[in-house]
Amino acid sequence: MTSSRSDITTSFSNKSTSNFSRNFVGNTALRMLKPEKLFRCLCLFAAFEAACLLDTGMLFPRESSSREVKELNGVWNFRADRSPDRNQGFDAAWYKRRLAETGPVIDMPVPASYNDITQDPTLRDFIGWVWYEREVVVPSRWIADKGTRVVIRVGSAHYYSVVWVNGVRVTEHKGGHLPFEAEIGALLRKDPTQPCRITIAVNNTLSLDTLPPGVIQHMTDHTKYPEGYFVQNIYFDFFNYAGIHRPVLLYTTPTAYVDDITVVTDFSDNTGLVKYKVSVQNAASATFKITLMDKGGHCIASSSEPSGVLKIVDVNLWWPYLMHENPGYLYSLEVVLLAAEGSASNDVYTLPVGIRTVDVTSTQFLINKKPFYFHGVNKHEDSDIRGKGLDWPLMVKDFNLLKWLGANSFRTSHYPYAEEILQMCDRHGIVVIDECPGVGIKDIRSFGNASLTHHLVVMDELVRRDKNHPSVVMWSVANEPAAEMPPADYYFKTLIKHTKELDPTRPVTFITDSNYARDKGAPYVDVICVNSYFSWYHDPGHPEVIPIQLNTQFENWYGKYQKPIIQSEYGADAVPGLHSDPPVMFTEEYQKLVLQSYHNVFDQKRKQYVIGELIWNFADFMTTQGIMRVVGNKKGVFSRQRQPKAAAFILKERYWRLANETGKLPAWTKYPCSL
Ligand code: GCB
Repeated sequence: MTSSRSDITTSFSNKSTSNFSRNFVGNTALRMLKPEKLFRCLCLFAAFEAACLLDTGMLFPRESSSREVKELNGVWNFRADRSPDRNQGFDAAWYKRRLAETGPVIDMPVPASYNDITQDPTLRDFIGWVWYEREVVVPSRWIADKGTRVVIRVGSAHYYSVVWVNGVRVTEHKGGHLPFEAEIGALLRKDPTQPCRITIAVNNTLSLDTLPPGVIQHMTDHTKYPEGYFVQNIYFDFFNYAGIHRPVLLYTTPTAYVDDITVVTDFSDNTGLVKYKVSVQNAASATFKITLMDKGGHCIASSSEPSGVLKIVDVNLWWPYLMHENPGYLYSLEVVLLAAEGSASNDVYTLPVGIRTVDVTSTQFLINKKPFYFHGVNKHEDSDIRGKGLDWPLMVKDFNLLKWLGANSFRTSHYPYAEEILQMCDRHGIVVIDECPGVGIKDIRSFGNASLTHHLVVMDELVRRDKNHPSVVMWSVANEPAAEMPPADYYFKTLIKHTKELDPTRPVTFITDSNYARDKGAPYVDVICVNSYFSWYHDPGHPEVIPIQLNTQFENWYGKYQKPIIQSEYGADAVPGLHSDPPVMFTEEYQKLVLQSYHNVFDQKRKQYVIGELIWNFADFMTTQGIMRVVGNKKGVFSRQRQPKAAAFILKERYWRLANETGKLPAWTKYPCSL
């Protein structure tokens, strides 16, 4: 099938006008634009207004002349509540005293999943509340200075968390993978002689309305199971790692502070536009100094307004890796909230800003108005010992492997990854499809109101956290839900509409493995993302069916929707070191063959409407035990220890070739490079 490439473009910065946009007509940056460009910009700003629906911000904690950060990484005290109802910790108020005074404690690293830290199988598979605790020395000037806000922030904890400081409950949060925080300055000042004792209880129990969903099953047949026996059933294919997965830290701001910043960018010819909006707290009459700096630290635009448009002459756009000789260019937007007369200090926050646009046509994905082909991977936050805990060496190693592979993109399958990872993507030009934890929505009860309400909140939190990352080009609201069930229609219509209202500047999708004719969510997405495992879960051992089945898959989806398609998963398990020729399943040769057979079809279809291919998976990862898994999922092209299988070399050759064809290769063109 062929199709025209000049069809309707959906600009994700182009929706409607509003009072907000009209306020900016007087702006110098706008006055200098040609009428048609001006219209695009006005629309862009109107869309931007909708992106600010949330009340408070969740800026990544950064040090500045007005802000300090104290990381609480290291060894915490830990106890799993093994009481039958897992409620002893609350009944006996473990948070009121030192944890060691209420029972035995063990050492537990933070950040890390607790599951693989000890030799105890019951902790590995523990379900219920676990308790973390540590005492912190807070700098005395933080306490002495009443003009300092002290905030505790948890990067993520899985799944439900309650936080106490010196026995006082300061916050709770539902959901893993996303940050939460609380102001604790006033509490600490109540008794400055006390050390700051932080207690965090975390519960990994999943239910039908959590994301991801799960079900606790109680086994009551005492001829088969001991008294009180229960298991956690899940509908997703990764180990339900739990604990405090990302850094816990204290940070300060002045009382009047920069609470949130939203940027939306555009460009016209060689002029870049940064539309920004700053919101503040506790500042009755705020005055600002806003400065945009280039990489060299030179001021290139400035303003004194809380919102506006900054114009950049001879703009350096943010380009993906392998699409430009200078990918991942970031400006710095320094926001200074000037102290009111008589008040103590300014607040300073500096946000990295990449200037780029994203558009989708019926056959293409455009970044900076040029076709972008996703040649990338799906990942997991997963490794030996740490489970899902953030780990810098692993993170940097993974980026080196991505670049070695020639991958220009990944999907955050199947939950939001650490902000530190997205910051790396921004800097290195790795394009991201940002997925929420909507994985395993298989039971019809998980389409109910409670589930949908929570899912909408999770999207609020995700967009609030990640809206300013240039690397994030699309939101994924779910992975492989039961999209053929009748309630899926209303569910996805509502969810996708809400996400677009939160952020009209990016396309929205979800990842499907449903039948193209019966999928009830597909009508609402901007890009069709399909997973398929021909010759693995279907026709196992028969890779010869791949060309015909994959071709049919693409023709069916495109024929029905005329939307661009990403092959969002494909692959085969290979146990590293297992060989056979002719290839049989689970060998490195079979994995290679499956990949190559898929690639042949991609090469035909990418000339038409296929806009990307993301291998399942970057690396082997841990799963629940089961007859389908050999110590985890082995579809990685790298082992869990990040050593390449034969498939990695196939992919490397292909991705570098694709980069040559679809992008502009930098002069170095060879890995390793200095980026
Ligand atoms: C899928 C899922 C992914 C699994 C993969 C597999 O479709 O989206 O979570 O791990 O298949 O290997 O079965």
